[in-house]
Amino acid sequence: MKQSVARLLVLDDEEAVGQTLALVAEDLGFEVRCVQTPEDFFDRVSDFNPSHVAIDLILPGMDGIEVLRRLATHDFAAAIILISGMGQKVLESAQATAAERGLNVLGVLPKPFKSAELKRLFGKTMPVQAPARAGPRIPTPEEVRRAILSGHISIVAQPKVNLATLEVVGAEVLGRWIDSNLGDVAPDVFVAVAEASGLMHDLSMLTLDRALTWFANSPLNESGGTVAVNLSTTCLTDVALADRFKAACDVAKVPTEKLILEITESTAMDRTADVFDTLTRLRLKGFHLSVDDFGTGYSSLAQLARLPLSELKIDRSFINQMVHSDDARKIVDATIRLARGMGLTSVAEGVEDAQVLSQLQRLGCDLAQGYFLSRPVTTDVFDVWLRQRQQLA
Ligand code: G
Ligand code: MN
Repeated sequence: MKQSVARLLVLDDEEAVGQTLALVAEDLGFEVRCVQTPEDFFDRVSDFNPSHVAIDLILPGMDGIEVLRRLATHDFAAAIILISGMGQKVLESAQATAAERGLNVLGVLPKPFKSAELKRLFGKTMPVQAPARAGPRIPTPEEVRRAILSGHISIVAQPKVNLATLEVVGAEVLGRWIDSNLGDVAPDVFVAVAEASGLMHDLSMLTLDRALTWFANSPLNESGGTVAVNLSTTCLTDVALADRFKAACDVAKVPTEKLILEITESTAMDRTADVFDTLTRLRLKGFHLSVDDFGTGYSSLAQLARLPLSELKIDRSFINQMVHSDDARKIVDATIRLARGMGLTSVAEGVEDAQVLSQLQRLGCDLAQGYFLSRPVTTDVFDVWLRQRQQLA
C-alpha cells in the first residue's frame, strides 16, 4: 500500500478550523486527520504517525501548552504549527517555549487565518521528508591546527550596503575552510574547535592577514569602504593583541581606521579588566569596534555606553521576523534609535528579502547586510561584483 509521507494531524476543538486546514493541506498533497480533544490527539499520534501537527492553544480540559509539554517528553520530531485566537504575542511565547523544549515548531497561525498563510507555512518544509544528510564530522584540534598553519583557511566577504544610497560601504570577512576529507567546514564549527584548543589567536591573525592583503588592493578600499573581521573573547584577553593588529595593518599599508572589529554582545559585556583594556587600546590605535548579534545577550546599557564603540549590528533573528512580528519590529526600531542616540552606526544583519529592506529604510537604519544583497562570496567574486555595480551607478 502506498503511504503518503505528508500526514497532518489537527487538534482543534472547533471542527470548522480543522476542516479549513484539511482543505488547504489536502490540496498540497497531505493526508489529514482532525481530532477535537487531547486524548484523541495522543491516540492518533501513535497510530497515524503524522509528519506535521497543528495544535490549537486553547482547548477544553488540557491547554495547548500542556500538550506541547507532553510531546516534548516523547521526543516528538514532527513539524508543529500553533494556532490561536489569542493574538500574536501568546503565539510567539508558546513558540519560544516549544522551541526551548526541543520541539520543531514550523510557525504560528493567528485565527482567523487565510489559506495563503497556511500554504506559506507548509511550503517551508516541502518536500516534507527530505532525506537527512549526515553532517560532516567535527574536525579534530590537530586538523584545525594544520589547516591554520598550512594556510588552508581562506576568506569570503559579504557586502554592507548604505540603506539610503544603496552604495556598498564595507564588507564583513568570514573564514572559510574547504578540506579534502571533511568538505566545507562551517566557520562556527572550526572556530569552536579553535577556541577550545588554544588556536584562536593563530586563526584570528590568519583571517586578519588575509583580509588586509585582499582589502589593500580592492575596489572597496579605493572607494573609501571599510572591512570588518570577527574577534572572539579569547583573543581579547591577550594584552599584546592591539599591537599585533596595528603591526599587521602597517605591513599591509591599511590605516587602522579602515578596520571594524566585531565583538559579540557577551564579549562587550565582559567586565574583566583585560578585555576592557584591549578594547580601549584597539580603539586608541584607530580600529573601530562593533557589537555583533546585538539583542541576543544581556546588555547593560551602562556598560554599552562605557565602551568605545562605533557600530551596533542588530541580530538577524529580529530582522527576519520584523515583517511578521510587531515585537521584532519594535525591537529593531528601538535599537536603531538607541544606536543613533549613542552616535553609533546601526547595521541590520540577515536581510533576506525586499520587504525587510524597505522596512529598514523606513525606520532609518544606516546599513544592511544579508543574502538579499549578496551571500558571502570569495574576494575575487566580490571585487568583480563591486566593480560592475560601481560602473552601473
Ligand atoms: O555572527 P555573524 O553575523 O558574524 O555571522 C555571520 C554568518 O551569518 C555567516 O555564516 C553568514 O553566512 C551568515 N549570514 C550572512 N547573511 C545572512 C542572511 O541573510 N541570512 C542568514 N540566515 N545568515 C546569513
Ligand atoms: Mn559578524
